[in-house]
Amino acid sequence: MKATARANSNIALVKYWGKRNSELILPYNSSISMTLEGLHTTTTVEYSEKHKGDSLIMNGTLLTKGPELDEVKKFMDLVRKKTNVHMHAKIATENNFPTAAGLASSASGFAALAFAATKAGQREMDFRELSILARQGSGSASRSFHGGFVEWKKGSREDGIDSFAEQLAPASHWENLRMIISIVSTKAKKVKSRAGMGQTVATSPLYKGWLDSVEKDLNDVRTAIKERAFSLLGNVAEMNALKMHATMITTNPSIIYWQPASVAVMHEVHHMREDGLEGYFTMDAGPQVKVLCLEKNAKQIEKNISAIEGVEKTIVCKVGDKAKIINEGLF
Ligand code: 2P0
Repeated sequence: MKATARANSNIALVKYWGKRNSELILPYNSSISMTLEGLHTTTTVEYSEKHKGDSLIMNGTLLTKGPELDEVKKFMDLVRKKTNVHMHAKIATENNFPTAAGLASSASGFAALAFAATKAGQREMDFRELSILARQGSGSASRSFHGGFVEWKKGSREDGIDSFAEQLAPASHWENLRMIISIVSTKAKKVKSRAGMGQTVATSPLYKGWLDSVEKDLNDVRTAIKERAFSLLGNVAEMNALKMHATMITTNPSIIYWQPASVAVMHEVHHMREDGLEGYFTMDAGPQVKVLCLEKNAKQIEKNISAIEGVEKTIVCKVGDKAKIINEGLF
């Protein structure tokens, strides 16, 4: 009773920000993401009578306490309910990118865990069921099963069974689109997105403005993806990220994820655009800046961003593929 899954990370073009139900993780607004090629989590789950509790090895280190272990145990209790497998599990998980620094490790993490844990429990689920399950570990994980462009529909039901992700277009739909990740800090952030989101809903006077304008952003991004309209996609995604950050900055206490190098990258993206090198930035609950561009400009944009003081590393990603069960386990 052992299985291994791999799921790619995803970056939202229209962000998920705010929960209407924090137990089931139901969002106030729908969100749309791009699955990223090459930034993934691999997770192996093994159930056995010999395991006396759930154990978690994360990036090679056995965790004996802490919030990650607690969240995973809570999630495994939910999986056990769904699979009717009542054994404990040994879990090993590895990210090939920095954890908890705004690169959505919880998205690929809970997607890979949900996939491996249900497969190991011999309860095969389709991507809709997996999306609903993984959502209850971390909202953005609901979007990390499908490849390409994905919409997590907020749903309206209290029980959350209509709040899951669907594919808008596969990766092959837009082969020359790129997302350049610029890493300006690999330190774990001080305020986790979960706390930041709650605080925003409770205290930001701008949160209403976020909700009032998000449906238009969703419509524009759906159209931009369908028509491969790059300028529309970039403009709306950049503005959507800025609106989300405006709500965070105006919470009490204020949450500012931006580092000096983050701001420098944002300015550089604007300068390049004025000079005809078209790119658009987006940012999540962390200091990294991600730049959307077309393949023909990716090398030059990456070079210009890499030259900025404080930018430690850049990674150019294509649109990624769906989550998979793989044969090579971590143990
Ligand atoms: C997103 N973020 O759409 C947004 C934009 C961060 C900023 O989803 O509380 O780790 O586990 O549901 O999914 C990150 O939040 O939060 C996130 P929980 P999650 O990608």
